[in-house]
Amino acid sequence: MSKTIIISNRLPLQLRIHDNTIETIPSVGGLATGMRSVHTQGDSIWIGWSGLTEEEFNLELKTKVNEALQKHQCVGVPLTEDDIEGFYYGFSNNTLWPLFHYFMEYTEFEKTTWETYRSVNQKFADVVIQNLDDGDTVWIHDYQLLLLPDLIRKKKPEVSIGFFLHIPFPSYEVFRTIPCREELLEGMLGADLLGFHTYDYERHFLSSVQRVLGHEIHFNNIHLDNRIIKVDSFPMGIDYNKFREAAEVHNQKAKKDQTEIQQEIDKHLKEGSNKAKLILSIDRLDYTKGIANRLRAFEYFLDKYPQFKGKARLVMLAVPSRANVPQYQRLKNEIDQLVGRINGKFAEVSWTPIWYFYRSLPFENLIDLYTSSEVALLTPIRDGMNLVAKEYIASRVDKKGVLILSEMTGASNEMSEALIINPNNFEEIADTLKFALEMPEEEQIKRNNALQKRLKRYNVEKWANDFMESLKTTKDDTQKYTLK
Ligand code: ADQ
Repeated sequence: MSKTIIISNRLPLQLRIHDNTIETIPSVGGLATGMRSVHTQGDSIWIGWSGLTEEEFNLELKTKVNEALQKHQCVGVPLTEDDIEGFYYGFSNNTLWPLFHYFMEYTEFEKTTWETYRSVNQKFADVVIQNLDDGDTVWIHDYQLLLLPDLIRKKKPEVSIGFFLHIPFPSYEVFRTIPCREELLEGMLGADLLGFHTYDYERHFLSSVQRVLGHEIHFNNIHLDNRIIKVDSFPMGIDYNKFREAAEVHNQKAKKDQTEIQQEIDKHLKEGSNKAKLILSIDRLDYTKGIANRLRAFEYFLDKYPQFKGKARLVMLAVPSRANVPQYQRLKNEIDQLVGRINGKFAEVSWTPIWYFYRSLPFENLIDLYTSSEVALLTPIRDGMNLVAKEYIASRVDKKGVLILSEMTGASNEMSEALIINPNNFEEIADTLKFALEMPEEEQIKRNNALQKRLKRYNVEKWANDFMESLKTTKDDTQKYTLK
């Protein structure tokens, strides 16, 4: 029986080792949750890195880890510390990540990390080939594995391969600056179907293929070596029911069961005679997410509209991420200083303008915050999609709450009822914050009704199924084309 092979940089689970026993914890990220429906449907395996380097294993531990992974239909790709340094921290996160998000000043190009990126993509290919049977379908994810489609195609010309990019694909003028541009595109073109979050990313990719490689484009198809390669947009959704149900449970929960954060929020709501409204900000701590901009815009808002002092509070959550990359360390320092300065400037005995959490929170706490915040303020400078925007709206069982969203996110294309802002325009952000905090409830409900209907319909399962369906038809079209 044929199976689906899902491939991503990381496996969808985390391993914890206690006294030589292995505990597996499912990852909660968007990709892991999104692909779970595909992974648990029918026959499928997931190939990726386990999170432990080869240096961390002894033989006994390795056997146990492999057995634990096998129980979850997962297969690990063996990577060393040097691999992770060059491939993950190096080329993936110091070259591709900043370039694809238009941070050209952060983009480094080093021959050694590029070579490690190639050799690690080959290691992934070797594991895939070992596990691949005739008739299987392969679905590869994200920017760490751009070379993988072609490496698999070279060994298995007939296999059906899909590739999905979770981050933006930049315009040709930006993409052309990378020295290995031909190899990256040729690597991606090993796939039968290439998926992007938005139509713009799809157009950027096609234009790069045409201008860098000189291939002709027929609408959104590329005809190459007797193959039809299809390029399309598939905006990723969320597990709508999961957020909905968790929010419903949360709303019914007795006070005694409240989590620590919820108790704090309640305490805060009782502070003073004026109830301060909560403005929520949640992201991984990443320079693409516009966190420093957001803080400066919030400061500008308090200066411009002092009537909101004591009446609005920014609750800012930043999840630690890539903490040993220098740009991320600098950003962390900048954010620490900004929070300190703004709190120092405006704080009153009964009111602190910013609550800042630098940690990952359990799912229930995220739901607490989604359901308790009157406004969500998401201001990325660039973001492939932004799932937090969708999760916030899905969690609003009461249909209240106002989403302010950067126009630079993929999500803004589908969420036109949100208040869309330019993350570099502090004037606009300040005015929009005021508008959001004063928005009548009927208007909030009207906007969220429309947003929720769309999120419910285009949930993550539909996203995955649409992609798999399209991959199947692309392959069928190629077979017809080859027979002609
Ligand atoms: P990310 O850059 O990680 O993903 P995003 O889409 O917002 O960004 O997803 C973040 C996830 O982390 C959300 O599911 C959120 O619930 C969770 N999260 C955020 N803060 C948290 C906290 N403090 N504690 C626990 N969990 C937290 C990349 C791209 C995005 C794209 C996704 C999916 O950069 O643009 O939307 O992939 O394709």
